[in-house]
Amino acid sequence: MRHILCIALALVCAACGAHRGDSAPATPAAMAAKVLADGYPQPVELLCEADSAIIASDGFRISIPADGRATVTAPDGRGLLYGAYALLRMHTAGTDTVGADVVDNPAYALRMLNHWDNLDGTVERGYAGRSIWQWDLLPDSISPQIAEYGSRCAAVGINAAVLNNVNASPRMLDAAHLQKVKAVADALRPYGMQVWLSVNFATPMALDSLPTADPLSPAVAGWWQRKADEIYSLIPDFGGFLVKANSEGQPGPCDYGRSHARGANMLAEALAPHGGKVIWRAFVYSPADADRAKQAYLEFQPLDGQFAPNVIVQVKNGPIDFQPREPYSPLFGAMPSTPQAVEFQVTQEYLGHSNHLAYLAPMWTEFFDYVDPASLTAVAGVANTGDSHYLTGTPAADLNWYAFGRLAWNPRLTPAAIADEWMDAHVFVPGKAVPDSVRTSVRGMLLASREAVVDYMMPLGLHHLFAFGHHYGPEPWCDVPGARPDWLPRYYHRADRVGIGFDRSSAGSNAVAQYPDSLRRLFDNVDTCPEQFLLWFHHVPWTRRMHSGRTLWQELCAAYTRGVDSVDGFARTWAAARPYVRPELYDAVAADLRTQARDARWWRDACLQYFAGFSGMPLPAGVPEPGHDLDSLRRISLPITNFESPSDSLLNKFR
Ligand code: GCW
Repeated sequence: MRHILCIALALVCAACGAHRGDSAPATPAAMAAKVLADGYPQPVELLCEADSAIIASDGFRISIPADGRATVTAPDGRGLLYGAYALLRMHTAGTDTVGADVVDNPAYALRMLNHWDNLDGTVERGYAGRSIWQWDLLPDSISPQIAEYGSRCAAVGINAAVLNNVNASPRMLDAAHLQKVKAVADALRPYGMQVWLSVNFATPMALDSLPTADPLSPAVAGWWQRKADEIYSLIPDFGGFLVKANSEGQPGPCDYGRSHARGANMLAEALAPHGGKVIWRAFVYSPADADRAKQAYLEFQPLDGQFAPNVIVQVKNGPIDFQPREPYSPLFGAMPSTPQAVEFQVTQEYLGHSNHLAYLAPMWTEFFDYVDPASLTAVAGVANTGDSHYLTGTPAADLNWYAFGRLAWNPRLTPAAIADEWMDAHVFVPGKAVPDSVRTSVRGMLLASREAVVDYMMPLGLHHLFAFGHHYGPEPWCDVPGARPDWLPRYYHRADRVGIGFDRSSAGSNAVAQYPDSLRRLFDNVDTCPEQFLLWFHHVPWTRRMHSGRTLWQELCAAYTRGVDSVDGFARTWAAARPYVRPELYDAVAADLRTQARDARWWRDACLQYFAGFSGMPLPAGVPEPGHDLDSLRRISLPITNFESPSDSLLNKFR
């Protein structure tokens, strides 16, 4: 049966939940009607009906027949909502013309943000203020930012949010907090969003004094079943649990000699009657193996086939931890009988927090160049939101939220196409003609920005040269007495008189063996290993000739210098674009670029001077003399927590 939902809010139909009225829309279909009424210049027909081309849930069709009246068709309200936003995008791009007939099905049913929000309002690795959930106000009062958040997620097709940190407080599941979660779920439902929670595996012990959290204990399993029943009685469309277990001090099934699969399956059984799922993270690195990059594979690959059908194993894109560049994690493709999700990090923990311009779509599409999107079940991104202005602290960080959502919908979109959409909608002054040269140079700046960060922080496969704790500035020399070796930069760069880099070849840790044969051979051979991963996989002599003809030392110096030069170039590009850019956005990005230029020099001077102590070689011609000597750089210690990005004044005071 065909249900005409709305023509410019004129008709009413219950089938997909549309309604007319002045109150806030209560369903995705009603939201679709409102989005179009507010943002589209013509009446639009919303049709709730099956269409054989709409093969995935949330998919939609947009057609504009000869009479010029656009129709959005979808089998359900969420599809209408995503179709409504797609029509707005087409309008901005000028492609909503007669004859248009677009069918768009999402690649994944689950496109989720993972919030690392704590109950005290802080956000782990969050650089955009405090938690937007405003836990203290809930459940009686809902921050208006939640609606803003919901609409920005819906605009790019994000349909699920894990509300709290994977380092989860057991209190998340107490009765009072579940009321707060219900309030957020109710507020996000009209935006098509499903709410999930991170859970602490030992919650039954902490909340109800059970003597154990052993997944094989019937009392423990019963506790989780009752908790799942309680949650679903409040939130019937609750998504499920995200779990960080036996990682960085979190409790888990291994505490009782049980496998990750046993732990995940016990929770999965509790959720299954309600249609819920468990997402179990593979971010583990016990000190058992000499190479942290091998850990997740060693622990999880043998468990392939042992997880319940409603468990998804979520793997970070790279084998270590969201570095500016990592090869993909070899766990992808190595568990063919287990649904897998990729975890990207939208928040810039390791890419200059919200101070640096770093458009991350090129990093994520680089991952998809290696990992077939079709092999994944879901895509997750660690959110970069908070209660600050723009919800992301800085407008440029909004681009990464936007790009994440668009790629989770369609991983084959190009970073350039996504940047264009975002620039048209958010960067340029509406209605003003923008010269092609300006558009091209701003796009070019965005596309080059992540590579610039790689260059001035960790080129050629270097990784984890960060300061201990806050991961903002450089500390390749960092030494913390008693710290785990794999928390210290020297473990990763291994610089010595001979060379630099981590030997993960077959002659070293043999991490290369975890990759499929063709890649194993490519990475294993120092002559064929892509130079962007060279020092990830090999310990390379300072004097080795690179493809450019330079020695490794010269190449390293050239990369750090190029990174600084790129940021200086961004500032020039941005200044030239000023007449066409929205003023508030202009000022914010210009300020970020000034900070970034100083930080890039800090990285270059610190790393090159420190590594020169090993190479014993002078800086090649063309590399500027450092602005600060190594001793003074070594003394820099930023007093920031895991919850904040350093302000300009703080940076200027301490460096
Ligand atoms: O990236 C690292 C972060 C931790 C984080 C952890 C994880 C939530 O430094 O802050 O903890 O990974 O992903 O679990």
